[in-house]
Amino acid sequence: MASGMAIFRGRLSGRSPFGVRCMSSWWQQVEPAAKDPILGVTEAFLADSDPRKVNVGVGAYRDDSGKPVVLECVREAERRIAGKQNMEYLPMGGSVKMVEETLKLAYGENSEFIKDKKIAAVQALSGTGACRLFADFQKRFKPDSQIYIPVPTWANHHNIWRDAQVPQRTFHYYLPETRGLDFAALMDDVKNAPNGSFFLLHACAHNPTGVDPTEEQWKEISYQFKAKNHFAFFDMAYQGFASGDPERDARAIRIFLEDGHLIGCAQSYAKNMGLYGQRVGCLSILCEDEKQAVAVKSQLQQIARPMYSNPPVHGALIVSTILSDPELKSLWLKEVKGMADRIIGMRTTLRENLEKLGSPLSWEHITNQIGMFCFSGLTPEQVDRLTNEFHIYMTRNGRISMAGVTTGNVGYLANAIHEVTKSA
Ligand code: CBA
Repeated sequence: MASGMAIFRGRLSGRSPFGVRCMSSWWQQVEPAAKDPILGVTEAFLADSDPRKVNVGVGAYRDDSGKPVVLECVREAERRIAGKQNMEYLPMGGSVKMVEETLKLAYGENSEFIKDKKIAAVQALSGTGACRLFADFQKRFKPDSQIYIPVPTWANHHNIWRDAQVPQRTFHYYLPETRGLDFAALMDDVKNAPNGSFFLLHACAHNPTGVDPTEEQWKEISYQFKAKNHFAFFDMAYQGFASGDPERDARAIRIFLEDGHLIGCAQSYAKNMGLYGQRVGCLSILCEDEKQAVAVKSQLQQIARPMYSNPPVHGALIVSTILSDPELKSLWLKEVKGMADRIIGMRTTLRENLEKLGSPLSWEHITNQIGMFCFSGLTPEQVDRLTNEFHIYMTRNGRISMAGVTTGNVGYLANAIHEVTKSA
């Protein structure tokens, strides 16, 4: 018995029983993961104690004094629901009321597709969760398919489809020389992709470039998609942030609907309702008929069930309270416009500041681009200098979150950009 125990101890640690020197773990070889290119910027910003520091990394709206904003419509909705909400589970597909209201924003208030119940839709864990649910659905029901992703795109798109094990292809989108859309190359890629390919499209306010196709260009893209029988999956994380009007920002989707496409769509309330941490969003897939929509929805729920079972309730209740009340909805629309307008104003001020400093470079693109981001054209080395010398934090691809630019920091930011670019 005693010698058996000694052998057992020996195997365990080579020294004392159950402790002091531990057995090596199976995860001992695990290396630290690479920092997330966007959320890692926030971590670095928070660790910096310099009072001049500026965070224009993550796309999170700030008011003109740099503070996070809770919309007044959200505050009012919270007052209305306070104390009345139970804490029961939502169904696997989430809040039916929230989903219904959300579909109206993407497909139109009086959409025949909604009336005819042709849309399979579930509440999702914000825009990221909606994309991921779709990617898993794509893998499950079209296992040999690929996804075409624009260059560049939101970095997390690559992670999402990678983790869903869907192979990725890319298509041309941005032309650095013009700081605009590479429309000809985009169309070529659409034409050259195998018939029936899946494409990821940013519905509006493209991240990170701030460059969207014009209405005419969307029509051509839609036409070509029809000719090639491609499937369009729209990621609409910024509805309202491009023009200030959610209805106008849904134009690309509406063009595809008018042309008879069956589409997929990811929606998020992180930005346009400021519900970042509430994780409220929606995934929808337009189907041929109600029967198909019921089947697709049941499959989406089946994917959700072993992942998170059902989505969180509070944010969904805030959204449905706002959107189902005409007064609160119009307050929301006013507030979305207010956020978009502040950003547009900051674009003008940043550009003017750079021009006043005598920058030899053109900064026209700052005001031409739309949405939350400015794709500045700064190189990774210039971004590193901004961070190291000026405590300005942004992603290394030169993306500036205009939502973090304020009257108080715009001069400092312009000056720093001028300093790192004047000899370029
Ligand atoms: N799609 C796109 C195109 C996005 O830019 C973002 C957010 C999302 C997901 C989906 P959520 O899951 O919160 O609804 O958003 N992108 C960021 O604003 C940031 O929130 C960004 O700074 O790029 C992020 O998660 O990276």
